[in-house]
Formats: sequence, C-alpha cells, structure tokens
Amino acid sequence: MIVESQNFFGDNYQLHGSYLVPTALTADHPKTITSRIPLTMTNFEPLRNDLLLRAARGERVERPPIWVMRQAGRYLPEYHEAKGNNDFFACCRNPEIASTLTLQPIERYARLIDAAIIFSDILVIPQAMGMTVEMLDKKGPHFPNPLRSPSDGQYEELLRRDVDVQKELDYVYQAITLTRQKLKGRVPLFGFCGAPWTLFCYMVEGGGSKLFVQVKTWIYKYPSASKNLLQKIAELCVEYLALQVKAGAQIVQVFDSWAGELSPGSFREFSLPYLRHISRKLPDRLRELNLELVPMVVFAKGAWYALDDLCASGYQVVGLDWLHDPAEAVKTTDGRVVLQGNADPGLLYGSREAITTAVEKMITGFGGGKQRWIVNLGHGQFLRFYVKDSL
Ligand code: 1CP
Repeated sequence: MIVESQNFFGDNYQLHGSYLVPTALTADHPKTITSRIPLTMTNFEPLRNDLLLRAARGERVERPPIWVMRQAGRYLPEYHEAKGNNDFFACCRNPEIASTLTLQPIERYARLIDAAIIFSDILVIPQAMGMTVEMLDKKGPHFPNPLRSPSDGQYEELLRRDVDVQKELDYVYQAITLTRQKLKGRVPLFGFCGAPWTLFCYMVEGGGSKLFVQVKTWIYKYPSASKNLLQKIAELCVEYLALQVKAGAQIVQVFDSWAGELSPGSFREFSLPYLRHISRKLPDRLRELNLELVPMVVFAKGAWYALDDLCASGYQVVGLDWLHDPAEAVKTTDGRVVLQGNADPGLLYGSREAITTAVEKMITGFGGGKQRWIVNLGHGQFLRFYVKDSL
C-alpha cells in the first residue's frame, strides 16, 4: 500500500511500508518489486525518536519536531571546556571531540531536541579543494589566500584538481559514524554542507563580508568562470553528502547562508541551478552506492523572493528565515514541501512572556504544526546567547 499521497522522494521513488521502491516498479509491475532499499541501517541501534524524519517525509505527526541551527557551539559552557585550547578546525578533524560536541546539546536538552547535527563547518569543502582556511577567534573564518581572478593561477588549479572527497574529508565520516554509535538511536543525525554560492562567496571574499564586492565582481565580470567553479563545488557537495549518508547521516541540509545577497534574477542564475544539481544528483549517487535515500533540506537565508522556486527545487524540506510570515509561506508552498523555521534568533533575548507569545503565533501561522513543519530558528543560535535562560 502506498502510504503517502505526495511523493517526498521525487518522482522515482515511493514509500511502500518501510521500503523505498522505484515508482516504475510499483506502477507497472506491482508484484515484481526486486530492488528494495531498506530504510533503516542495520549496524546502528534502532532510532527511538524518528519524529523529525517522519515530519520531513510529510507525514502527520503527534507534535512538531524541533532542532536548532547552531545548537552546538559557543553559547554552551561545556563546548569551551571540551574544546579547550584546540583550534576550531582541529576539533572538526578529531572524531572524538567532534562527536562529543555534537552530543552536548542533545544531552543538556535531553528529550527537548529531536535531531543532532554533526559538529563540523561548511568550509571543510574549500579546505578539501586545497585552500587554507583558518578560524580566527572572535572574527570567524579567514582565507589567507582567497581567489583573486580567473587568471590568478589558483583558480585554474582549483578547477583542474581532482579532489578525493573520500580521503580528504574522511575525518567527517569518522565523526559521523562515531556520533551515530554514541547517540544510540536517541535522535536522528543531520549531515550538511554549504551551498555552492555561499562557499564561492567565502572563497573569493576570504571570509565574512558586508558588501560582497569581490564576489559581485566575479559574477558580473567573470560569469562563466564563476559558473565553472560553482559547478565544480556542486559536484563535490554531492559526493560529500553521499559519503556522509554512507557514514550514518540520516537527513542532510544544504546551507545557502548568503543567498540573500543576490537579486532574484542572479539567485536564479548563480545559486538555484547548483542547489538543484545537488538535489537531483544526490539520490542518483545514493542509489549507485546502494544506500537509502534521505530527506534533503535547503536553507537559503534571505531568499524570501525565491520560496516558490525553492518548493520546486527537489528538496523535501525548505528552511525559512524569520523574514517570512509563516501563514504566507504555508500558502505559497501549498503542501509541496515541509517547512522548517523560523523564529527570529533575537527573540531569545526577550522575556519568557514575549517568547511564548511569539512561539504561539508561529504555531498558529504554521497551521498547528502537526504536518509539514519542523520547528527551528530562522537562523543560527547567537554566539553570545545567555545559556541560563535558554530553551
Ligand atoms: O550545532 C551546529 O550547528 C554546529 C555545527 C556547525 C554548522 C552547521 C558549525 C560549527 N558551523 C555550521 C555551519 C556554518 N558555518 C554556516 C552555515 C550556517 C549559518 O549560516 O550560520 C556558516 C555560514 C559557517 C561559517 C562560519 N563558521 C562562520 C561565519 C558565520 C558568519 O556569519 O560569517 C563562523 C563564525 C564559523 C565558526 C563556527 N562554526 C561552528 C561553530 C560552533 C563556530 C564557532 C567557532 C568558535 O569560535 O568556537
């Protein structure tokens, strides 16, 4: 029996009981299903809380699941303790530390959070491509040698280099597998990557930016050179996410944190095609590796104008920042995707009363939240959020 009226895994697969089955087989040969893909991994403890995965598949749930972007990290005192004097990327490269940091919010907020997200960073892909990225205290990411122009030598080298995504990012896969073991089925684990556009921004700006002068120079002066690199990054993202799933990630999110810097037209040209490449190719790659398909989430911060396009971008879940009115967003999506979001992270500075009122409004806006909603902030937890009042 087909349990979902809408297929959240794209046109090629449908859910039959607890198996994903190619649609062609179900439509034409209902009795000759031969290539079943088990939905559960056998070498980890069974998942005891699958609320978030069910919601991500568009199923009706008993209550909306919740997780928080940047739920691990600097706002937690235990993060500083476990990190000690280790460099940020040294923590990411150490599976024992990375898994400990991933679990900290799950343990502190036991039974209040319905998913973990692997402790890592979006900038591990530029590193795997051969670029140096440092994390400067109180400043954030810094590329000592960013891309300057298509003729700077580095650009050609990056395009030419055959990146071994298995080898270069092996530490992430090890961290994911170890985290799955330590989670013991408490909640599902998110894998993630940065979207091509956002990674490209960092690679040419050399860090965070206010005006995005460098990246605007690239896309408006060297559009085809920019697209060649965006395509290369998108291909690496597909392989990277597939290998995260192989290691144990049960859902994946693509962070396009700088999408809001683009105009609607330039978003369609320099971001959306590459987000689509990922959502189209990842399921193919997972099938090739004989792995289960996982729900895919896209979070394009600031791209409120693109919500309609994002509903048709191949992702099952679309993350919203707090600039969206929930009821409007629900109307626009019209049941095509699951929504995730979208409380203003700044709300957490408010009084308990203000937080409660805003959350109640958000629940109403999302239609009560028992279908097609994953509760989250509209962006990450602020770094200096006061933990005593948290959650
Ligand atoms: O629980 C978690 O979410 C932790 C895992 C995680 C994730 C998903 C980290 C750890 N970073 C990220 C994603 C990430 N990294 C994004 C996408 C989400 C977003 O928009 O916030 C981005 C843009 C980055 C790049 C990055 N890493 C920045 C720059 C952000 C900006 O506004 O310019 C910074 C400051 C970091 C450092 C970082 N990454 C993660 C943590 C815990 C920290 C703080 C490191 C520290 O100083 O100890």
